[in-house]
Amino acid sequence: MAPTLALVGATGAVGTVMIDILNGRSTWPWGEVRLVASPRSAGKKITVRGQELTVQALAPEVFDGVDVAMFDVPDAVSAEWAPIAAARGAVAVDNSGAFRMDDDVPLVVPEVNRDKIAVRPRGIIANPNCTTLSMMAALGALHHEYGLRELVVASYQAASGAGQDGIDRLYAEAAAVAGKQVGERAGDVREALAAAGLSGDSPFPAPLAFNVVPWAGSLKEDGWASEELKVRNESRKILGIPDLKVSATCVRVPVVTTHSLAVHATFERPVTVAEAHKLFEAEPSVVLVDDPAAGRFPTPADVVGGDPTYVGRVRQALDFPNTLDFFVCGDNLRKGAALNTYEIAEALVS
Ligand code: 2RA
Repeated sequence: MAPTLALVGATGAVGTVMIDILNGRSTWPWGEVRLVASPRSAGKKITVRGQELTVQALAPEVFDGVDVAMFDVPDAVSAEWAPIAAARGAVAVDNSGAFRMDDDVPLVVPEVNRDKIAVRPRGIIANPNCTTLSMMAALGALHHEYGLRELVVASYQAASGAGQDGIDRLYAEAAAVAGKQVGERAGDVREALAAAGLSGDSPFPAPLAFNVVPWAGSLKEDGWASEELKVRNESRKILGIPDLKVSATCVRVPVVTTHSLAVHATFERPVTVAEAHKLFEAEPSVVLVDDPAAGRFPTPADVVGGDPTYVGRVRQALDFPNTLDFFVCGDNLRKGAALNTYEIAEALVS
């Protein structure tokens, strides 16, 4: 019998992208699909592959008979419900941060460490944070060939990483400053936002329209942001390099969807730009766009809505041996969240 798939968080921002992904798959290994959400959204109708499904309220019984349950919900909901799904016989594929760094939960990017899905003592598999994920397909391909030793990254993260509130806020701020020479000093966005009643109550700690904000997540020890530590810890775990040297600076930019990263990666063995190009071209989930003379490189505006990781600006570092610099863009709601979760689910039954 074809396996049963459940989607928990079917009506949220990532859940909605997941429905889009389910509807667009060219192959379909599943039988029944169950859509699950909070009691508030129960009863809603959503069409999946031509069939109108009714969203069910989250309860232990919804997992009975489910083979794979994908969770696109906040950490606290996953922490409570993924173990319940696993206890009822499903493999829980969780897109929250609740289990990512647990030793007995694999953290999986199928292109990089697909073999890890087989060992899941708690019946839970974790999906990485979207910032880490956006560079993993490209970095994993290089690591397998040349052995990654050190990683320095700066992120350029989209507003949608902060959920629907982040998207709404960026649009509201953009509307408040659109077409104006804002502020007494050119670029003084705060004045225009104050005039529009947008001084407080933002998911971001500073204006995002016409600005960049060097902050994502919560404050951790010694001034690090949680997002920066996630990039470090998750990269180490996914690539299987526990002592990988990593330094990350995470920055929010006024982009609606698609995270970008500037990557500076040092390898055990020498690697040329031509060799890196060849590897990227051979990786099915990576698209190489690297012709700066023709003005061709990845940007979020070109990448949004796409599944692959886009890579460009590949350069040999001038002053660092065995080191490449490159730029990656990935849709943070697709490969960065829903798509990778779905690919893990599909790998489980294929
Ligand atoms: C962000 N990476 O962009 C986070 C979302 N998981 O804020």
